[in-house]
Amino acid sequence: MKSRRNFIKLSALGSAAVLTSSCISSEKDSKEETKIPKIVAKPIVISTWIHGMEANASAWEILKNGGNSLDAVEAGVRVTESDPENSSVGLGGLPDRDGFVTLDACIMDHENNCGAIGCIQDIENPISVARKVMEDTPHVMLVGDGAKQFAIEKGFEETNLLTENSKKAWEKWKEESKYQPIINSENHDTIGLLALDESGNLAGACTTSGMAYKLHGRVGDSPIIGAGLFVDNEVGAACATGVGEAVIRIAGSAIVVELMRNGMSPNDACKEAVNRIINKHKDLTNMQVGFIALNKFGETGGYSVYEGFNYAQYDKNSNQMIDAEFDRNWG
Ligand code: SD4
Repeated sequence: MKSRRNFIKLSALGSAAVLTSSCISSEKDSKEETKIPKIVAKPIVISTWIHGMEANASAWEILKNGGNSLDAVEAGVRVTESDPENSSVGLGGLPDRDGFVTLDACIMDHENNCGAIGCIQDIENPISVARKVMEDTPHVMLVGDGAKQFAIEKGFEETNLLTENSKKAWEKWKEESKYQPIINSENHDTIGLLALDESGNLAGACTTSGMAYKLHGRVGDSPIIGAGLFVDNEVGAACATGVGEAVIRIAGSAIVVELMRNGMSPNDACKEAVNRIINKHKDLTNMQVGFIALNKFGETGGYSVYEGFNYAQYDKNSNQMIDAEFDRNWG
């Protein structure tokens, strides 16, 4: 109760801070308010995994010039989508078991507008298609052939997303064709990116080729608003990486945001969501899931089931990798 009260005070403080300056010192004004952050850090951008460094840099170019968080998150993850060396997102993503590269993505802004694309083929930047769904249609999500048709109508070019490397990997997998789409210590790389801009507005984007060698048509958490990504401009934003089915089961990113609304720090909220996943699954073998979160004050956090999850954070001081805390070791 106490922490919830503090968060409400924090919220009032935060909006004042957002309106006046990018760096506000908020001295404790009563003994009770021990949790108040001293600084409102903005702009700031965080994103999952090492490829987040490059994505952040692209987002930062927009944020540092006073650009908005929505443009920043889109520009950021487009870099990862267009990188053929990355085998879990966009071009070069590993295919499903039938050899089709199918992509999932979603985007959300500070007014709860959102757009999503599920299981789209032959389009390099699904995040931008998701943004078009958000801005140019009354819908939130388009999938499969309809999503591709919409993208082409909007001027996106068809691209073969199966690179030589991904094709080779799939052909090698086919030698055994073991249907084991798993997220282990090597196989995970979705990018989720969250930004808070100079005006104090939050946005988020999430994009992936999903689990390698999944069933054709499978859609994970990444394009599902509330699972792979959630943004509430009053509170904060969160996104997920890892086994999508587990994230969907607990409405992962929405839960992280609600926990922050109730007074938790981003780190504690991510930890609590991970604990929920742990408690709801009897078998945690290969069940890697990680969350990152960013609140209205620019505080960040991340937590995962297993060791090895990290995220990139770009703020006024630096662009750096941060190791997330975790519940357990792989071994
Ligand atoms: C999915 N959550 O499709 C994605 C995969 C992922 O890091 O995050 N990999 O289930």
